[in-house]
Amino acid sequence: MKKGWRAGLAALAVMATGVVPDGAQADNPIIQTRFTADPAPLVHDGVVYLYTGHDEDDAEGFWMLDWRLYSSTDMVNWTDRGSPASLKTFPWARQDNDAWAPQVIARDGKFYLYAPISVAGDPKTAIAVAVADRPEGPFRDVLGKPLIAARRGAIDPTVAIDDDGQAYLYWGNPDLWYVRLNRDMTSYAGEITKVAKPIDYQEGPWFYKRGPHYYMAYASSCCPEGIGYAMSDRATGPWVHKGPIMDPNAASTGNHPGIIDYKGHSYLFGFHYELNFALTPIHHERRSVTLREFRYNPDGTIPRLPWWTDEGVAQIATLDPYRWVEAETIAWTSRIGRDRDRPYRWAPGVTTTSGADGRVHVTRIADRSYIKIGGVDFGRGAASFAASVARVRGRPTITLHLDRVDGPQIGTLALTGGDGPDWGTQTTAVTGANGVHDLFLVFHGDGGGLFDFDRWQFRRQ
Ligand code: FUB
Repeated sequence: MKKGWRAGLAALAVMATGVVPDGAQADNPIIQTRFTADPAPLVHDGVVYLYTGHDEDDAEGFWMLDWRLYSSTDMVNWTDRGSPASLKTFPWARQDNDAWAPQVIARDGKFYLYAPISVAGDPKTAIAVAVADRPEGPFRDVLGKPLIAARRGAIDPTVAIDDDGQAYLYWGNPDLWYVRLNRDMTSYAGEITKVAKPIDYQEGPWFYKRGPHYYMAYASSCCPEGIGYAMSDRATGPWVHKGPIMDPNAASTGNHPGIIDYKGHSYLFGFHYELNFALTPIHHERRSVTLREFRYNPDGTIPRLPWWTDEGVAQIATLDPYRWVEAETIAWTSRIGRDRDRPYRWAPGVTTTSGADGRVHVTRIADRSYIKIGGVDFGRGAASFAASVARVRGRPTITLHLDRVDGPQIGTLALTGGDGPDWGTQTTAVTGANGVHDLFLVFHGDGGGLFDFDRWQFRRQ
């Protein structure tokens, strides 16, 4: 990243364009603190809310109990927003598995989550709906029963609202069905309709409209699954296959697209299994959400994209360190390390969790673990760093580095205080932080569980 006068020029360029010059990249997978799957991004009020499925750490086959939420305004730093819904949201559903691929849509000031679940005692899946007042939930069951009753192939709901206000819910494996939702978004009118599925369609439909075109992206071919798509000039099809977006990869089995436009850029989300294979040669359903930027062709078709690479997408806005930043805002964390022989390995790291008050914070911080925050704009210079911490054990420190985990050190915060649960702010002076840099918060101390970390903030010179 930039230094000295270059940093000044870089900062000016950011102010003028809002773009990070030579900026930070999101590394794939974009979430390292948990296994995540089935990405369902929602752009709302200038923020990308990324709803995901959640593979349990020791899952072998599918073992999914809740849904997770992350948010970003720059596509590189993702803030863990906790679990907006879980199987407990639907007490009538089977409680020990099957929180599969969700999608959330906003309408009339409310947020509607559609998700596949299983009904106790029925081998077929169903689709549930829940409502919330805010994107981060909590979502509430509205019907006390499924929206789409248990039936063959009722998984992977995808929802969009047409220009005339009509909402459509599509879903299905191995076939593709839809219904017209009523304005309340929690009931439907008319028949459940099966459409002629596009070539190679498997599951995981992602339905949306862009300009005059309707799109149906989906997990294609099997197995492994790639990503394919079809287009139509009507919300109900017919769907014309347009080709693969991404070819399958032998290192993967599943896939699941989520596509958005955000701040003038177009993005494809999916998932891969690299973190699983970093730990074991055995295939488990332990997946990790991935991200790639692309440009539509002038005729609205989508180019064929290569498999997910380590380098995901460029950062599109800098992060302001002079407001409180949630500690669980992470571009990369050392829970997953890299070395020469293997792309990934488990490393000392950090974990995110929700406290009794529902607030997410960073916990189980290990010695020599770190959090990377991409593209932080220090402007003309920072004078001090403050961290809100609790449960401080021993005398841990946070060292602050620019650009690399062992890059220039701009300050050290030596934490004091006891291991009580109340959050307290501790501060240290910093020097040498100006312009735009990746920031590394590196943690030191004896063992693991050094302290809990809620948020941090710099102050200007
Ligand atoms: O995550 C469980 C299932 O795997 C999803 O519902 C499918 O789309 C596939 O990704």
